[in-house]
Amino acid sequence: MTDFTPRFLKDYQPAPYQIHTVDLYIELDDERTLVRNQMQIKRHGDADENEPLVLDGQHMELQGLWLNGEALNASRYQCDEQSLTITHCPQAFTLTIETLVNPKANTALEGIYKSGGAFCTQCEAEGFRRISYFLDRPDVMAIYTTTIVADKDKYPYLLANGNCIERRDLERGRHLVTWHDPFQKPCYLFALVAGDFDLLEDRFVTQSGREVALQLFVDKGNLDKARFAMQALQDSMAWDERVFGLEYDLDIYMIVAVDFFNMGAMENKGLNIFNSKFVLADQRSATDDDFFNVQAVIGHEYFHNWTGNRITCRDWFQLSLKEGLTVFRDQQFSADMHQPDVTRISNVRLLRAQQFAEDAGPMAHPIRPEKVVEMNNFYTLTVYEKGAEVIRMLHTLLGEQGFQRGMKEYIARHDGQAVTCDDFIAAMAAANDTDLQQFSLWYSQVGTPQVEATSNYDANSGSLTLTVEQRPASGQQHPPLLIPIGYELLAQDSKKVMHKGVLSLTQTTQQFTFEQLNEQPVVVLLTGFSAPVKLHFSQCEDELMTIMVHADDGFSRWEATQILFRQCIAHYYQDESFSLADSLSRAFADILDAEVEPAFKALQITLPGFAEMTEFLQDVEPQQLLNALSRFKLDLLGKQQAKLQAMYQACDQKLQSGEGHGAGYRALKNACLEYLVQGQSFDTEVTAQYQKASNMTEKIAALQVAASENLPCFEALNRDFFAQWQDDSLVMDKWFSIQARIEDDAVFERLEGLLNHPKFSMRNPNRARALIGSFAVHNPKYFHHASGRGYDWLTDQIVKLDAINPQVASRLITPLIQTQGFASSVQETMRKRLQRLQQLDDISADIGEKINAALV
Ligand code: 0A1
Ligand code: ZN
Repeated sequence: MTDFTPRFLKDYQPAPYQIHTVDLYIELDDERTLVRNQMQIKRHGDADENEPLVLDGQHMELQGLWLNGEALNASRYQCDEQSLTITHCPQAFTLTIETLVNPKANTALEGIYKSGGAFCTQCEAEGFRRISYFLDRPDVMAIYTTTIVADKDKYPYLLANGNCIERRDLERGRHLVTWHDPFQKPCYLFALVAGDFDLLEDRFVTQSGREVALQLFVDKGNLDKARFAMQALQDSMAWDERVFGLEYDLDIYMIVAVDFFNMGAMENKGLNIFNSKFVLADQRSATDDDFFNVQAVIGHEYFHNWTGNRITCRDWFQLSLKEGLTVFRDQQFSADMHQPDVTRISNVRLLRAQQFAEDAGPMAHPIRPEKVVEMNNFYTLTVYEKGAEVIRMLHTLLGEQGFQRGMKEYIARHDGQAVTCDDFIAAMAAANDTDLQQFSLWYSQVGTPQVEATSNYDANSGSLTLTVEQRPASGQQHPPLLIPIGYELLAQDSKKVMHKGVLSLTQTTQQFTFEQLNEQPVVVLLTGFSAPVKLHFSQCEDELMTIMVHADDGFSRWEATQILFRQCIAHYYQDESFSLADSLSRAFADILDAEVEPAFKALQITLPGFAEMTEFLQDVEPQQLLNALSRFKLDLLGKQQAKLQAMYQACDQKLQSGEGHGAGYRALKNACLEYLVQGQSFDTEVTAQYQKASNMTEKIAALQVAASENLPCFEALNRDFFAQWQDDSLVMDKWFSIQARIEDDAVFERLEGLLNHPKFSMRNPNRARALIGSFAVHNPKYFHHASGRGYDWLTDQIVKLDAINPQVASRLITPLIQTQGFASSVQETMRKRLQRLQQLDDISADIGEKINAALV
């Protein structure tokens, strides 16, 4: 029976024992890997001397156990499925444990497992307990020495954390390598890799003049696809020195790319392990978004070296301590490496489309959760993305200098420790001599707060009063938060910015007054998306159009267009005979004509999607919303076809002449394409785009629209694409994803065929996500098919996947548990599938926790 017992933040207790050193000796074998773990352990000063030592451990065979070198008598210990308990421990002692694990049978991809021909590990959050019995919790920090033994031909590279201190050949073609990591770390940062790779090497000289060897290990034949990641690593290292004054601390930094990985990447000390999707990229096979993501994830894992590794979390409830902060850091890095406005808008789009839904759904939790059944379920958009928004608000309130003062204080106080979110806030407050008590409520509140604003201009006195009110998300209660609200006041005539700044909303209702304004300004609120809230501030079309063109803040210019679009889509949704108003068509023309960066324009003309719109409407009938979205797009095209076509061609010419940054023009060209393929024949152009493209961004966009619009050219292009790329695993993921998005009545038969396709494997998380995840997220028409067949299909796949890899199954179930926002009949159809899952015998804690939350 699966254990669904939750753990609570309020029950935290320090560990009664500390493990100070860990000496691992690991003999790798596909099915019988031997792990000998020798630890120096001390009882905590406050702990009772009768306190037993309870070590976590799962999926292992215990082979031997020695205390201070003597085999332990069976009466002194007890071993079950989850733990090893040792009684009558002395105050300080050496414990040696020998276990066997089976990497080949490990399909959950936690602990030691095989990816292709290589051995690798994943220990966060609680995977080390599948390698050896241990106090598997982040506040137990030790110094590790790791010896790996394996066949030398098959596994020429044997890697672990820290510096290599020994290397020699052994009998029977085996070799041995020993690594020593001089930094204390929790076991979740332990890593080991053994395999045969191509190696890309370079170096980085730190600001203090130390040389660091940089090594990137990739599957054979992929060296050229690793060069961009190497550059991204060097850029990240330089950026962290320049902006945060933080320097790397070991002599070597290794990254290994593997094809089988549950998440994006992992920041193990000195030995990051990456999903190959976030390392390998070249123009032919990767899109501009892929390049962006490679750089961001390389940065993210590198930045963890200080925010996560040098200073780690006391317990897993504090996950946002390292993740919110590190996502904020990687967002700032991306903003500096690209266009800040465009980067910020992408952050906000992700937050709104996905995190808002999570925060309104059954698994809603504070950025510092208080109750957890399966920790892997809490690597969420809330902890990561909303967590980063909370750090960003601090940055906004304290300013860059104040924020950096706080960071210095945080590091000075806590380097080498496992700490809490409160410790972080306390350091920030102390360094800035300010009180952040109210601010810290952001760590415990749930749901997206609502902010309502009204403005009142008094022409006689020349004063403008803004009345701003905050409310917790529906169904939630908490005292008022400290919400920074960025603003601009624009002059009506000159369109100049008269005032700008940040308002601190601290009360439920508050008024802000601006004096000496000789005209009524246009008010821009929530500039830069200064807080993760839903703002209600009604503005007329004219005001929005002014903001769209004249606001200083890029986010607000984009947001003004999005508000217009959302309002219009809502009309289409509510009224089947609604058609486009001339004013909106003109506004759209103005956007197309404006002199702005192409990447920015691409975002401006991209319509809010299905997920985002469900956030803004109530009781959504999915097919009706899809219908509204497509009618709106078709009407915009109908009015502005000539302009869109001209823009498409202009981008194409810019690209051919190699002028400017290609990525911006490609984004804009593809955004135009999305319109142009609606309704009328654009078959020839799509085929031409596909055939001419020398980069994946344009090629895949052509194939994608051909699929989603069922263009006659699709079959031929699809076959061509498959023939060309069938041996490239990352591109095959793209291909599977596209197949799942085809919108026609044959979809369910096609999906069955794809599950049995020779290139499909449930065991590869990227592949499972490409097919199953894409269908559920990107094919709303059939996922939300009124018959419920889409929900059935997802449910069937979840059942199969849960038996193989619960973590991945649990991520893919998200679209089925987020029933809120839909009409009650739709919710009912979805819940029936969840009930079916709930009744199954052996479901994992991962999906069990979610289903139980959804069905209360
Ligand atoms: N700490 C990693 C995320 C991560 C979490 C869990 C994993 O496996 C269960 C893997 C990676 C990061 O933030 O990048
Ligand atoms: Zn992270």
